[in-house]
Amino acid sequence: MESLAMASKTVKTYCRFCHAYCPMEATVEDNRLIDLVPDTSNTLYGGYTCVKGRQLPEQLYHPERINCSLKKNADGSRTEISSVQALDEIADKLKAILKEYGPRAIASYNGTVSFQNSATHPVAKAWHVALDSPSYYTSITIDQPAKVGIGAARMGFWGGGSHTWRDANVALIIGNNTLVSHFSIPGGVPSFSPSNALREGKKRGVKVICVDPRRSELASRADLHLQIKPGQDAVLLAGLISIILAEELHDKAFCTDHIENLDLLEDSLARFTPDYVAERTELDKNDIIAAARLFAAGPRGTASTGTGPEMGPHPNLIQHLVQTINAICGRHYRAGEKLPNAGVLGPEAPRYAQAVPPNPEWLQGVRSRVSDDIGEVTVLTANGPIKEMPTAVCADEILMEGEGQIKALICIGGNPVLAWPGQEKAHEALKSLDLLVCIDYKLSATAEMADYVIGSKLCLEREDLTVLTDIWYEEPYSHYTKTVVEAEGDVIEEWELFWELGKRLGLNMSINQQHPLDMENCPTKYDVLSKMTTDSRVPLEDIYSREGGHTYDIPDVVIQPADPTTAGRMDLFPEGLSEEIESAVRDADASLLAKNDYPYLLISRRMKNTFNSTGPELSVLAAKGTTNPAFINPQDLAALGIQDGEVISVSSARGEIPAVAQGAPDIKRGVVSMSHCWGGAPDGSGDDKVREIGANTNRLIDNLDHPEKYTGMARHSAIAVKLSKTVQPETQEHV
Ligand SMILES: Nc1nc2c(c(=O)[nH]1)N[C@H]1C(S)=C(S)[C@@H](COP(=O)(O)OP(=O)(O)OC[C@H]3O[C@@H](n4cnc5c(=O)[nH]c(N)nc54)[C@H](O)[C@@H]3O)O[C@H]1N2
Ligand SMILES: Nc1nc2c(c(=O)[nH]1)N[C@H]1C(S)=C(S)[C@@H](COP(=O)(O)OP(=O)(O)OC[C@H]3O[C@@H](n4cnc5c(=O)[nH]c(N)nc54)[C@H](O)[C@@H]3O)O[C@H]1N2
Ligand code: SF4
Ligand SMILES: [Mo]
Repeated sequence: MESLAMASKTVKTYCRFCHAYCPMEATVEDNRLIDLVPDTSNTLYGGYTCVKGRQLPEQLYHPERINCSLKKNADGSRTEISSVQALDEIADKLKAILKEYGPRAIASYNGTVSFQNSATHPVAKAWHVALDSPSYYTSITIDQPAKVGIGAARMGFWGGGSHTWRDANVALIIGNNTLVSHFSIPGGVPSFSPSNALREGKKRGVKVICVDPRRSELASRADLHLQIKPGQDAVLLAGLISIILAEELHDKAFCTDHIENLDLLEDSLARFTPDYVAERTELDKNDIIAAARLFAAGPRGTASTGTGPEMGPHPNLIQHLVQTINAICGRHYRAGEKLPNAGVLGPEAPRYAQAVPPNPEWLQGVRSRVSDDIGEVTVLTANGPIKEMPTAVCADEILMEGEGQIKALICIGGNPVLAWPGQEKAHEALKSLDLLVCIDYKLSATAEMADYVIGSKLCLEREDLTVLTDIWYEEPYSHYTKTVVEAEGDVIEEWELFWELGKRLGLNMSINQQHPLDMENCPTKYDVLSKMTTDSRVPLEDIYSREGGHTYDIPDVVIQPADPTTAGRMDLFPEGLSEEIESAVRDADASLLAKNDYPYLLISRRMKNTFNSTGPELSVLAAKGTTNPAFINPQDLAALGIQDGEVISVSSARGEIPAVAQGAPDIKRGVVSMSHCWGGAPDGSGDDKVREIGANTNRLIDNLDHPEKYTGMARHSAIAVKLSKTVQPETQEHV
């Protein structure tokens, strides 16, 4: 008995199923995970975990997990090979492509899960820089690119940062549902143990205004819920700003000192009267006025967005207006105030109470071949501004012949067949590649198509550091987790794939173009992380040597007075804004008069039991549902003669999918709410399995229907659809 007890150990770690990084305690015996529980000693998270994270043990030991590399044969079958052989063969193919077509022909797409490995992106970027290939794509550019780059490039931003949740009296939260998604930026409900954070905030008296066509988990706890018509957030924000300016509720001194072109903006928004806005948004005029007054009363707290508006029409304009409402109300830290958290992993850097002016060069990188208006997007990361090509048009870059055409795609923890806008084109594009490589732990819809699949390590098999979340915390918190169990299969990490290919291609790779990697012997994860965090406010070895997550007692960052030699102004009326406002008005007016061919609006949402396409393969999560229902208001169902649970057809001007109808009183009438990344390939072959695999909403859109300027962001949400009873026979008894 004693020897058994000695072989077992309990260690602290954190979950990386999603980006909330909940701390956990793992018990391991003879390199086998035997228990995984929340780390209740962690004060920041208070023992919080969710149902997905609790399935990590099943994921780790899943019988269908890919534990080797797979090579596709000419007849479509797959042969198991070693990762070394796979990497050798992939490198040979890349060399040939490089020689024939040049570096731009080699692309990588780094999906959502690639962000969960803390070393992926700096190494991936180092690989692209060394290869001289701009074709670096990530899921950020089909997520919220306006929020993380475009907005700041056009308007500028405040050097001292914006008020966070902890310091807020009010939060205006637009299309963001942190209680399910565990995702927000500081200012919204924090991602870490969100229900607790919301409860504590409300106890402190924070007033929450939630804008969502659905009475979401957050909306039902909000002080004011504006159940908006999908796609009308720009109109609402324009209205709120107009009311605040007309009633002179804004921070006039801040506006005088730090912003410009307020008068131009005010004139251009004059038409957004409360009556006009109420009609277009289908909201009560008094609620709109109440929201404007409640937000403006503050005195502290910000407006923020999630994917709801960013997936819909006019995301660049919406982002501009969100930043504007924060700026005119002066929701920024001033000289002498303390920043709640300036990050632990970045260098010590003074923060100034001044505006950083617009950065037009952030909008001017490599152009896409689809349109000169679309090109590299600058994303503001913990490591500074990083340029990425826009994923929304990656399929076009693969299909469009000519110089620069993408011939090889390396897909890291992503699932483009299900995730990219315009599923048919994405599928066509992936099929046409000379080389498709995936690193994944399961045979995803995309991995099914790949020439090579490399089995990946899973989170408990690797070290990691909370780099992604470093500046999202509201206190100087960090967590370095060691490996919990050693991987037993022939599996590698995502960043190792880039390093291994880099070595074989003879590249010299450098982290942040400053810190060269040893290209002879593969560096350790710690080596890579230390090159990413040189000069960190807390030395990496301190974080490494500590068990579990920790809030560091480091000197406060106090905002410094402005430096008159560098202080700029935020521009409230940048080039192109006037046209964007016109276009939003045209859309809003047209939608009011819309003919009724497609009378419903389909919107996106996250589901509790899956993380994009990860989850349905795990038994406990599957038991909670194996489809992405079409959530519809029961009154609409009754009007359409559709039964709860019936398979229906959802069609747009671009395509048709089956869906399981589910009555949901939380959905606004006239709206259908469905999650993305479900279903199979776009050829309709999986349609009769909609109850088992769901359906893919990206079949209902064409990525080039309304590409957003700069990012090419497609409209994935607020899509006009019709709902009809399906004629196809049901193949399954439904339960
Ligand atoms: N459980 C779970 N968590 C996840 C994910 C997941 O799949 N499952 N995905 C992760 C990813 S990739 C991301 S980017 C984040 C996203 O995190 P969030 O942005 O918080 O995503 P959602 O939970 O979908 O919340 C978006 C809300 O916008 C609303 N909405 C839809 N259309 C509109 C509109 O036109 N206007 C307004 N105002 N609201 C609208 C929806 O009803 C929904 O409540 O979540 C992450 N977390
Ligand atoms: N219509 C519509 N489309 C959307 C959205 C929407 O709201 N509506 N949302 C968009 C957004 S915000 C995003 S972020 C994208 C998501 O797009 P993607 O990131 O492309 O999709 P995911 O399903 O998250 O892909 C994750 C893949 O990683 C694999 N995986 C899981 N764990 C591991 C691991 O540890 N290592 C490795 N290597 N692989 C692993 C999974 O099996 C899966 O194949 O979709 C976008 N598409
Ligand atoms: S919220 Fe759930 S999935 Fe995300 S890190 Fe925490 S336990 Fe894991
Ligand atoms: Mo996302």
